[in-house]
Amino acid sequence: MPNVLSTPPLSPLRRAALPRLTPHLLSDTWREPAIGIVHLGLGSFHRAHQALYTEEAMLAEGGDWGICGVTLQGSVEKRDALVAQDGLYTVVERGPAGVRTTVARALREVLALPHDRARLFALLADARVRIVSLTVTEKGYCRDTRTGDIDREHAGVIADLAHPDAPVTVPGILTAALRQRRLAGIAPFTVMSCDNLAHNGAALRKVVCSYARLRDAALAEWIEAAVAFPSTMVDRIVPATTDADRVTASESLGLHDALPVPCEPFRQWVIEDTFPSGRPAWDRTSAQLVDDVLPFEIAKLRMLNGAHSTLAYLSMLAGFETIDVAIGHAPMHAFIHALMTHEIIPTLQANPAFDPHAYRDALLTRFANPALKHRCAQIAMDGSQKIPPRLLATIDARLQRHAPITGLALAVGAWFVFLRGQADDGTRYDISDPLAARLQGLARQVQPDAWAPGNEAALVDALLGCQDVFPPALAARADFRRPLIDAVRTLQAGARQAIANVHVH
Ligand code: CS2
Repeated sequence: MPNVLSTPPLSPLRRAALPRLTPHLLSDTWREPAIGIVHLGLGSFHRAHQALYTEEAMLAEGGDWGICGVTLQGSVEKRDALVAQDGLYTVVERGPAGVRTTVARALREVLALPHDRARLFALLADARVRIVSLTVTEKGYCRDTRTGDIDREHAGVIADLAHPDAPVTVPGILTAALRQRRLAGIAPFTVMSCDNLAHNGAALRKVVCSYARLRDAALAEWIEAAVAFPSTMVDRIVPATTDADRVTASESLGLHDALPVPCEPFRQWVIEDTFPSGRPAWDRTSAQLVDDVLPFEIAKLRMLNGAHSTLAYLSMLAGFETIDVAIGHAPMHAFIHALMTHEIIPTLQANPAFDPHAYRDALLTRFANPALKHRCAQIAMDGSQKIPPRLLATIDARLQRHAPITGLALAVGAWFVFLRGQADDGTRYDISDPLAARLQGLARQVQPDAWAPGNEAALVDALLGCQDVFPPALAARADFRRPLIDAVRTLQAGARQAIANVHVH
């Protein structure tokens, strides 16, 4: 890999260089906006998705909708690197037809918690900030998944209740900020979830209100009545940044970019249009502003994310490193195609404006994008948070109509076997999941080895006991347990064989 800092050294990407970057800009008419949006969870996804739509909206209609991005994990390095580039970075779109590089400009300020808490709360109390948006991943919601209320045993929640003015969790931050605005008589900001959860706006409202209720019942009532929590469906495949992306961005710009974001060309954003304090002109971009996001969210979660997680766990066992390699394996392609066609699509609401078979075909093509190199290990993270909305909801819908779940059970079974921490060829890998220790503890109670042949039923029963993942009513169903045991048993012969032999109809 050539070192982009080798001779001659490239100067860093800075706002002063923008006039020279015209070929990489969405438009050269640009007025630097004041901050109107605070975004919590400054990962790559936000930078390749909402930040671009927001820039396009400002190009179309103006408005002070500059973004202040906040990293919640105390990543001072990332903050400092972005600040050193004046908030600029390259979006590196990688498609089968080639690469396109765009320098994104909407990010105006970057903060890292807990270090910049005072500045964050000053902004959140400023009436010019009218939207707080979030990409904090499923676990950032601190929900008790059984009820959807705040998880009172969560270490961060316990800390926030003890020190409500120095919050570390998302519900704690939003509640403290909304309380400030209420006391100061400033209209609340709109809170917009952009995470992969069904009913993400309603889910966020519920968890924030239940947290606020623990602090102050009147405040909780006010939040419930006065704050809008629109739902959104976000979609763009954004892998982790690699050195190859840094080389591509820096060579294309002729300037050094330490933090480019790679992504696929495709993107979609469906937004529930409930913004009482105003919003950028996202309707002047390709984003869709609608009354009801739910059908879009469900289709995307079950089809795209459900297939992604299925591909990820089977591939971790089978030894396929990236999604394009996995879907390029003919039996895997046939299995995912059948899973979507026969088990997932029939659970989606019929809608004349949506062709699920065309959607399926488009997804299979997107997965096959050879330029993205989307690592299965990245998607395999946080299974305990992802499995319920992506796979269990579909399973539930199937079982209610007594329909078979062979393929879906193979997906969940692959996750169970994945928790062994070892691929079929013996290669070890790490498991990154907030419930990893709990799940492995449950499995370890199966003697002598939960993953040994013959222990399939015991392993399934042990893991189904994790109520944070499996609602007890679902876990108790024989028509769920039996196919799961069968799936784990077939996986004993290796994932590749299980995929080749599975019959989904
Ligand atoms: C992926 C998603 O990492 C994952 O779990 O399934 O990030 C997926 O790439 C996006 O939701 C696509 O919009």
